[in-house]
Amino acid sequence: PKTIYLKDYQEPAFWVEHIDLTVRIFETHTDVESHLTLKKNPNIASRDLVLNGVDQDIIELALDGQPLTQSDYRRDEESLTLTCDRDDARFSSLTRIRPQDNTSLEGLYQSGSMYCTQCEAEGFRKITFYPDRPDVMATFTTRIEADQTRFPVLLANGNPVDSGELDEGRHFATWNDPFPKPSYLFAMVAGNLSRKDDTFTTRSGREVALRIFVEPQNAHKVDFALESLKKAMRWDEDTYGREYDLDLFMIVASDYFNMGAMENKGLNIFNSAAVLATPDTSNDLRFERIEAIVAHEYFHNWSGNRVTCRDWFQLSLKEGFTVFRDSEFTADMHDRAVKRIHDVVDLRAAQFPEDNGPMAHPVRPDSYIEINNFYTATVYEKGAEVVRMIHTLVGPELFRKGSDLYFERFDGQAVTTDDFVACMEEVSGRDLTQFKRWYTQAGTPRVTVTDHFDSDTGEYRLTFRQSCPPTPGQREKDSFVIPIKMGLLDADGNDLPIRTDADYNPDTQVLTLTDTETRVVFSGVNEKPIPSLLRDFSAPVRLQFDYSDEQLAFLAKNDANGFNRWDAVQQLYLRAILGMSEDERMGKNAQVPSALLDTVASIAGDTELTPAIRTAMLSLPGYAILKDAVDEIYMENLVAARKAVINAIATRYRDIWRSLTEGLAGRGDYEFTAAEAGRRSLQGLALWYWLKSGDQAAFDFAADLYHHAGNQTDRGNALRAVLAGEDHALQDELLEHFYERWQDDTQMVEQWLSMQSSAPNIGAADIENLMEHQAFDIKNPNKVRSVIAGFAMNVESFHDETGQGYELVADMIGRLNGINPQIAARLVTIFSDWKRFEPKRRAMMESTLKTILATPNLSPDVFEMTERALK
Ligand code: HT7
Ligand code: ZN
Repeated sequence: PKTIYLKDYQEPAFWVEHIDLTVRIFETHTDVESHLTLKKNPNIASRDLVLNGVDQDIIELALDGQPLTQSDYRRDEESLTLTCDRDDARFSSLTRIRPQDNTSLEGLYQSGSMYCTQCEAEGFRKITFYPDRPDVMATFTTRIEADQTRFPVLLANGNPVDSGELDEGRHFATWNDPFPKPSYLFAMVAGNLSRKDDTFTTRSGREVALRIFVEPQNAHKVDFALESLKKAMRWDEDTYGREYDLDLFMIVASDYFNMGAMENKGLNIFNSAAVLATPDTSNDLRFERIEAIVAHEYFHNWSGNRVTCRDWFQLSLKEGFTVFRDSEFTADMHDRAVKRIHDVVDLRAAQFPEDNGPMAHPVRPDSYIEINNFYTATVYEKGAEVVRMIHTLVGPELFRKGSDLYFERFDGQAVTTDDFVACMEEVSGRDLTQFKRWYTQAGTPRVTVTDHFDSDTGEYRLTFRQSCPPTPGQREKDSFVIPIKMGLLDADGNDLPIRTDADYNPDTQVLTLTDTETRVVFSGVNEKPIPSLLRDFSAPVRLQFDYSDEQLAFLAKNDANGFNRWDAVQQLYLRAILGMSEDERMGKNAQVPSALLDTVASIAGDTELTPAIRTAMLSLPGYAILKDAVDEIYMENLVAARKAVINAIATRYRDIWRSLTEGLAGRGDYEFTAAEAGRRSLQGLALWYWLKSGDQAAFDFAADLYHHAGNQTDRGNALRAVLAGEDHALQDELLEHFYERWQDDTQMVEQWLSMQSSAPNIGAADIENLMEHQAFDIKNPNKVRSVIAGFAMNVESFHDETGQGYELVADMIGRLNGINPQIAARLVTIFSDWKRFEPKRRAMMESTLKTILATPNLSPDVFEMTERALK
């Protein structure tokens, strides 16, 4: 496979001004006729017209009406190249494709009874011959022809301009999108879909029609997404001054989908799981996720569609910025501190390990084989953190000015992350040259902080040292610009006034580090304070300060910053689990520290804290974070230590968990509000601990809650708690009941599968049984994610000492390689921390990766990920 480098970027020799596309859907095949209006790019001397195209049978090609024969062009697996002597030309093609056999779910494919497309990143080349690269922006006219009974609804980007009947029971619809766009934003849908309508009036008074299309059995599940969409539209006007541009905005739900959703211009296509919701079938987390994804895709209309990426190395330009935007949206809609905590948990669980292993790459990568492999936590989540730091450094007003400038200056263009940063520099007058290392250097910086107090002079000194470990292809790193939001706590837990000559902004409480070592002197300090550092997680770094357990417990109780209170408890858990794990390994008697247990009791009983914050503070770090925190992973010891901490918390505070569970019972109808979701989450966690204490009354309570729950959050909490316990008869009874009741509801069946694959004590054999179940379908990514990815993330089971978990997942990767390489390649990442395990598992995981690499006909997707993992 060929590696593509950022340094080789060149504009194309020809632009496309307009494309006229006709897609004729037949029972056995689909014919695609396309006419491109081409314009020579004067900046490029070459006259090569390069058109990408794969998996298409050519019927006819023509240039300016003249048929082309094979000797007129060069063809390789991915493209066709011909010489075009004219500056203005028209290229035409008629090709044949077979969407019903397209299991890759890229290009045009069949999803249940409908046909739909997914073109990002390079799927358009599976539909027609085209310069399938994001810097080629054209207006599109799309005509779809299909059988009227089977496909009564025909959709494409933009506005409907024509429709009518054809012979033999067929009909057509023509759509025109007036906004020039890259091919990755093309979309079309043909199906028998039901539709729900609404409207949104923009702040300038334009009425926009909103439509959600779903398969008829899901018609009752769209209201929440519609409401979310309207909230997102209003928020983008209020916060960024961005109005929607077309008169129509459509969302379509598809059951077969590789990711969450896709921001195609005017026609977003969603994974059904990311759009369909009712209280009875979706839990609170799902509601929040749907609201965030609907908003994310909508926000792309400006950050991605109107202003797009010059090349795929710039992916974070649209994704990092849009994740930042959707995260702020959720913070504004719900609870800011809780949202920040959830985002940081995700970052630490997914992005930090990525940055700490063979898959590490910069936010703006330098090279790739398969761009689908770069839709990563680094490009998305770390990219969002980078934008957040710019926001922190320049402040909200200048950030808004910078984004206004960016949208105005680059509207209708394909640009780079440098262009984005340049706008922020221009409006703020701040030089962000050094800051841009966040885009080009991989790895998570470490910031080690030490302190010194001089009571004679009243000076308190903090010394910050930053370093960044080597990552693949990057041995040495230059220092980063690191904004550290901070405070100093006195003995009563109050913030001291800060006096310092350092680069500290009193309005934002942000200290900015630029050097490898920075000494900061605070004057007028009468007693040694406790520093509260990296408040709100102001930079994606690993900060280390040598707190005692008592100091962490003090911060957990007193810090004015909600995020740091949570983080102090997390450090206590982490320290306890890692310490006990090490003790176990050394054959020592492991004890749960009393500072931790006392802190847990005080949080559980602290009614000044919202239930949602209490849930976050009472939740232990997961294995992804624990594994990432040690040099060498000893699974048995980590598992034993984590279980011991849970057990101690559960048994010692059994009465607290019981009274919390009972006291937090819901009253009235389900409401998706931050307060209600918080209450349900704390009740769910309390029930889980209560059940872990082994109290029979907890099992009875859970069974009762399961049967009488009026919503899926409570029902799911009850079932998950039961699955975490030891009453196997009750587990079987409830699982059977669940399937019987909900087998016709796809979203519920997906939850049924994933609750089992992520339950404790599930083994590889159970997973094999689950894959034999009629509910499983290897061609459906949601089912694969529910069963296989769920199991692979179920650390206790996946890393079972026999290695059967590894074999099972490797076998699935081999099978998926030929069906859906994108999904197969994602599964490979599960093995990427193999080198950090103790020798036995390390050897098993390495040999599993080698087996995968030896798979015949390995796709470039899986090849790239496996090769990188093995390095
Ligand atoms: N921009 C989209 C990314 C994407 C994708 C979506 C669905 C299926 C395959 C895909 N490949 C890339 C989604 C987003 O970030 O908004
Ligand atoms: Zn996105």
